[in-house]
Amino acid sequence: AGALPIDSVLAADVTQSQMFEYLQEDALLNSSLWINIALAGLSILLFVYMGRNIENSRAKLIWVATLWVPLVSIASYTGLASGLTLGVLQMPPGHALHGGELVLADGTTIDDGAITMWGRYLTWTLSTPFILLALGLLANTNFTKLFTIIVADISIMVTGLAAALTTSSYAMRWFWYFISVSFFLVVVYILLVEWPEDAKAAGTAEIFNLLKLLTVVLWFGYTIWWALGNEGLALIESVAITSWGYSIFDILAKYVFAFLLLNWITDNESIIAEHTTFESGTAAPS
Ligand code: RET
Repeated sequence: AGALPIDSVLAADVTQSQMFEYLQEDALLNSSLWINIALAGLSILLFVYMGRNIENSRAKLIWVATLWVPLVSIASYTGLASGLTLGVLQMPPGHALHGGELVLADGTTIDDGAITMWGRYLTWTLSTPFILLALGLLANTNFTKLFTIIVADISIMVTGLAAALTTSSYAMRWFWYFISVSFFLVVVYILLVEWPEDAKAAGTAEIFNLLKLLTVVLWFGYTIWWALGNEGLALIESVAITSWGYSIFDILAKYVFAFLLLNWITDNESIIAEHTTFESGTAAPS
């Protein structure tokens, strides 16, 4: 009685300090977070520098969207590394970790306990739309397709968060997962079918197709990894290994992706300018 609602979501009564200490004890897990804080920091500096001479309004918008990927990432990983955005859930019957015990650094044991890094799903909600905005601008797509893919993308992450946080029923976890995958297929359709056509017309097909492939393959990677990891089938029971998987996907899907995109934009701004139909800043007097 009188408990905050969050207690019933994050079932086990674990404090932020206990989560922080858990990370200090597990060097493999902690390093999966700090590597990304370091790389996101370096990426931010590099990307600011790379974009310093961009003039065209669409190229500039691609640059800003791309820059926000590591900016969100550094916040995301700081949330995890500080113990703020991860917690312990008690898994329902049917889940591989049901019947087990999670032991924290201070010896506290939690029946059916599983660590959940829910902050990841939360911040993917914020970072992945920037990836798609950048790709859509590169393809010079229309507003309708851009809106559709971004809404579908946000829906993937929010329902993925729901899959991770559901503890009432094992079947309901997978039902959320199924909903999330359905939204993912909308994203895949636009990336593989709609945008390549747009990119062709915009003269950006070559770089678009490379980044499209990178994105689709890696995004399927996240999807499969969730199913295999400690929150899904728990074929990979280790939180540290599960976390490292996401961290490696993040390095490729965020920093490597963003570098390839910015590198191309700065070398080919004239191609972007040729097809740009909007301007930034104040309108010129006519
Ligand atoms: C979840 C589980 C539920 C089903 C699906 C998922 C897909 C996640 C994806 C994440 C991409 C993240 C990126 C982050 C970079 O900032 C939520 C794992 C479909 C596609 C690119």
